[in-house]
Amino acid sequence: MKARPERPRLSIPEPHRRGFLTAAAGLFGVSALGGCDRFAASPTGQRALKAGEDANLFVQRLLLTPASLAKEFPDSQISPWFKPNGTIDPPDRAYKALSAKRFQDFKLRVDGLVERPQDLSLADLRALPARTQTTRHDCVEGWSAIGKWTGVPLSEVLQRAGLKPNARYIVFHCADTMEYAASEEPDEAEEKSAEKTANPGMESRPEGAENQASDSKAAGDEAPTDVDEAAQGTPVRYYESIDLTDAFHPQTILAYDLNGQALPVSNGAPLRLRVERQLGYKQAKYVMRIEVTETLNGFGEGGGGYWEDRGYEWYAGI
Ligand SMILES: Nc1nc2c(c(=O)[nH]1)N[C@H]1C(S)=C(S)[C@@H](COP(=O)(O)O)O[C@H]1N2
Ligand SMILES: [Mo]
Repeated sequence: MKARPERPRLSIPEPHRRGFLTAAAGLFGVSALGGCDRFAASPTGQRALKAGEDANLFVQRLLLTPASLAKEFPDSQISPWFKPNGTIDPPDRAYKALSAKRFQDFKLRVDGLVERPQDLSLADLRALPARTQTTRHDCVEGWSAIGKWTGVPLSEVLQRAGLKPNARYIVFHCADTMEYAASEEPDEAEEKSAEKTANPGMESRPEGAENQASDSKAAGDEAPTDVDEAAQGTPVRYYESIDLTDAFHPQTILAYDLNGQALPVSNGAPLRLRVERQLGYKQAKYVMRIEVTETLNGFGEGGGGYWEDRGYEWYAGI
């Protein structure tokens, strides 16, 4: 992991940039005086308050100081090879069926605590406003790569769906099975996962999953059901979560392109999260569904992500 990113090169449209720099400057001045009420009463605060259509935006602007943007790099620094890591070819039948048709049938499901659940095809997502950012990815294992990501800001998608007032977290459900939980004996399943020494820098694949992949290919394109659950237990798929502050951060995008090309399967096709101030394992690949929720309880082991459930930090800031 590298040191905290230095002063970022902003590539946000100018009006936005000025907007939140003003608000940030206001906040900075205030912290010396102490108190948000003073901020609200100041001319800068008044402007920031009026500029915000709702309380959320006001909170966002308070939190978005320039230092909280991840550094963006010139194209000349793009890594020639963006090392794929973790799952690089999901073994799941449903995913293979989508990938065989080059994701033409893919629909991103957006649901949970939203006013208007969405099912968005890649064409729908590409028709929404896009953002391109060249950033450095830091895996907890100690390797980094710089890539240029293009995608739709998560805020655009969430605004279309409309958050309900009790929304707190965004959960990303991924296509890839990481392991199989024994359905009968929860104790046994725990023992098994305790034996594992995998970490978020490793390509973790349960024994037999590779065979599984070729089996399902040989079996042809049947109904896209889960891989053989009866034989192997319940699939435990990768998932991740972030809070609303990160969800509405301007650099938080659902990326469909890497370095100007459609995202390769190994890097998370057709859609992966980029949440640039966090470690590699937060960058969920193969995102199929986005669920808005009030609590992280009830997802996996309740830790907020596959690796978090195995002891890794939830926030994972760089
Ligand atoms: N669905 C899914 N997302 C994932 C992983 C994974 O195994 N499955 N691995 C994580 C880890 S540990 C890293 S470092 C990055 C790797 O992204 P890359 O393959 O594009 O390098 O994806 C993250 N997101
Ligand atoms: Mo990682």
